[in-house]
Amino acid sequence: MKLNVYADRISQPSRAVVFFCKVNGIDYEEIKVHIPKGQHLTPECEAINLMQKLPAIADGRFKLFESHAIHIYLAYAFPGVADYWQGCS
Ligand SMILES: N[C@@H](CCC(=O)N[C@@H](CS)C(=O)NCC(=O)O)C(=O)O
Repeated sequence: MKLNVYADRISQPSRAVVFFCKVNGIDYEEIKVHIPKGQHLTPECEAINLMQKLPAIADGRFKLFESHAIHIYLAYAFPGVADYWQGCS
């Protein structure tokens, strides 16, 4: 199952997670959520992140928010990511 990244490119931490995936060749799907339209406040987004903030990810049934935590998770969970990213917090 593909990694889902919930993000709005106006959000710096969202961009950081999207770029991390791109730079490291992670197969992901970006779910574009428009903050100014309040799309991050919908039940679908709340189901991913109770705090209703972006970015957030869903990797199968596993859900995570907070961009630094996401970076660390991706660095360990995806084998193609170089080891040096594991200290990127
Ligand atoms: N420390 C969090 C910051 C999350 C955050 O505050 N995201 C903002 C966008 S940059 C957001 O979702 N704002 C919507 C709101 O507060 O309603 C992270 O690094 O992920």
